[in-house]
Parts: sequence; structure tokens; C-alpha cells
Amino acid sequence: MSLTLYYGPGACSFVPHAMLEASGAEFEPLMVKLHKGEQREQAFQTLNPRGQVPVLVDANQAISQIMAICLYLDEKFPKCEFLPAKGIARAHALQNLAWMNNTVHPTFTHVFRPAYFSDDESAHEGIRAVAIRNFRARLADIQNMVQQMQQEGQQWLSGAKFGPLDAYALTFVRWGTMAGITPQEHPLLWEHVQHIAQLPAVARTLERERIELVAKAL
Ligand SMILES: N[C@@H](CCC(=O)N[C@@H](CS)C(=O)NCC(=O)O)C(=O)O
Repeated sequence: MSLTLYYGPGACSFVPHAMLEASGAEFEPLMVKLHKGEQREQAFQTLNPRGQVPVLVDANQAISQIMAICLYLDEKFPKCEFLPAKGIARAHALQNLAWMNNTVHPTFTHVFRPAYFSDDESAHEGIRAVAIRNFRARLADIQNMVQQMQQEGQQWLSGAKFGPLDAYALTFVRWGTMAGITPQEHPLLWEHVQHIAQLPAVARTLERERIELVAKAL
């Protein structure tokens, strides 16, 4: 077996984890305990000096960054149609995936890790509060994407089939529950997330990571 995925339970690495599971390929999932700081240990830093999951290793080559990993898996498993193959449909899917990765995701990093943004501990609650307000608005944006998808008669945010945008949407809704954003605040999005979670591959990923759609509050 040459494929290995380093993941943190419930982290953004859920996206490639669910894709690998959906691919049907054999892979080795290796858990990194982020809360214990394993991402800062030498063994992991050798793979990714930036100290972040996910890391995919294929044939002894390590790849980090969700965008790079998703595009790599899309190319490696073309039958899965994780993303539209070409043209405007592909450009639009990548546009939305990049936005999730460079805007929605870092918004929540302010909730998880306010200390990355201020040394002043007394500022952390304020940073969290603003980030939660912004994150709630970004979930509403994703719900608009779900509405547009339904109006176009589509079943998946990523294209013809389940893919990275769907897995990221599920991850974000779950993160929101940690910050007191109840899934019912975005009913269409919640319906879509529950639909995603019913896919056997996604259900297996949730089970391996030992996580549920509604998480414990931070
Ligand atoms: N831009 C990176 C973000 C990765 C990232 O933020 N990973 C988080 C988990 S969701 C992480 O490993 N954090 C470790 C830490 O903050 O120490 C990507 O796309 O892969």
C-alpha cells in the first residue's frame, strides 16, 4: 500500500479522508493528536514543516494543503469525478473550494486558536466572538450555494458526484456546532449535510474519526 493520510479527528483533513474513503482505494489513515501537539513533533515536521494536517503521502512523496491534495486525488481517481473535469464548471467548483479553504476555514481558526492572533489573553474572547459572527455568515453563504445547487437540479456541491466541497461543508457545519451555531439555523445546509453523512464512505470516515455531526461545545 503506498497511500497514507495523516489526519486529525474532526479537522479539515476530513475532506481528503472522506475522498479517499469514497475512492475505494486502499490507504493507511494515521491519526495525529493535534490537542497533544503531535503536529509539532520532529517525525511529523519532517513530513510537513508547517505542522498542519492533512498530509497525504503517495509513493514516499508528502503533499500538504487541501487544495493540492484534492486536485491530486481528483487526478488520481478520475472515475470518482470528485470535481468537474473541465471548463467553467471546473473553474466554478475550484473557485468555491478555494474560498472555503482561504476564507471560511481561517475564519474558524480564530475561534479554535485565538492565541494565534493576539498575545493579549484578554482579547481572545473578543476575537472569538467576531469570528463566530463571521463564520455564521459564511455558513449562510454556503447554504446559498446549496440552494443554487438544488435550483439547478444538482445533488452535490462539487459537481455530478460527492466531492471536496460537500465534505468541507459538512466539516464547517460540525465546527459551527462547537461554537454554538445550531445546524437548524441553516436548514437547507443541514439537510444537505445529513444527506452527505448518509453516504457509506462518509459514514465510515465519521466512524473512523469517532466524530458526530453535532460536536461538543468548545
Ligand atoms: N491551508 C491549510 C490549512 C490546514 C490547517 O489549518 N490544519 C489545521 C487543522 S484544521 C492544523 O493542522 N492545525 C494544527 C495547529 O494549529 O497546530 C490546508 O489547506 O491544508
